[in-house]
Amino acid sequence: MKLSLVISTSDAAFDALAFKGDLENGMKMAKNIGYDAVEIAVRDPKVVDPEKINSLKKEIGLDISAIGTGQAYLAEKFSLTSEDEKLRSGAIERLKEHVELSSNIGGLVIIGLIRGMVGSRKKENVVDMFVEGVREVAEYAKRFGVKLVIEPLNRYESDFLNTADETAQIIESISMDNVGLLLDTFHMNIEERNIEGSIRKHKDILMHFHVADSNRWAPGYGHIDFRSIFKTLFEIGYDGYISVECMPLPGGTEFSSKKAYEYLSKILNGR
Ligand SMILES: [Mn+2]
Repeated sequence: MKLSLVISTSDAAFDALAFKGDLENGMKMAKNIGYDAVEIAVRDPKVVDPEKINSLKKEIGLDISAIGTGQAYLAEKFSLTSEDEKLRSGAIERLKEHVELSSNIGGLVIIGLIRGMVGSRKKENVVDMFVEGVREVAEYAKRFGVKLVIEPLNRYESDFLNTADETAQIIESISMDNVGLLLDTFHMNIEERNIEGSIRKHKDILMHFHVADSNRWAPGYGHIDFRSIFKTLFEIGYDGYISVECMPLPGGTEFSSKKAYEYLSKILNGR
């Protein structure tokens, strides 16, 4: 299992140079700490230059573990379940662009907030819309050998796909081998009856793993039992990334990223 760090980048639409600057600084910081890869959020792949990212990857010596897509929802309201047909087809088109970016620079494409919200609608209808949208993107992704991962989010951040079971059921109904599950210890701590049990139950579709402690601080600063969780990941033969996605606490981005790395690598090395 390799360690990855989610790094923050500014909105590329308004400031492509800042994005590149943030990316370069974030990648260098991650590399200096010891991480194997970074995970990046890309609102609009059209304004990102994959060749520049590839040259940074090569120069710094880091991989891209995953590409987050939630900014397209937060900033532009694109969602796979939008009632507005333009926003719904826009989300599908946008995710296809994320797929193309991924085929250039590597990394799984994350389906998180871009799922949208059920709101006052009938949940089954929204889920059907979601499944249809993901399937279209996944079929496109298959041609590029790109994988999509769907992330259960806790009830305070989304009103559907909150648990591993609910999300796994949808992944099974989509039934494509390039669509898998992304589990996140912060969300699991809120929603799962038993974190290790859920990991074990869904081991066959688990493709990516986010870690933050119970308070979303760096692992080691809350009360999640990472020793037990990592033991379970070892036992199921998980070979994907463990990607640190926490608030910059304690002590800011660099300090918390370093503390997270030290804490997690100690556990991974069995000390
Ligand atoms: Mn996450």
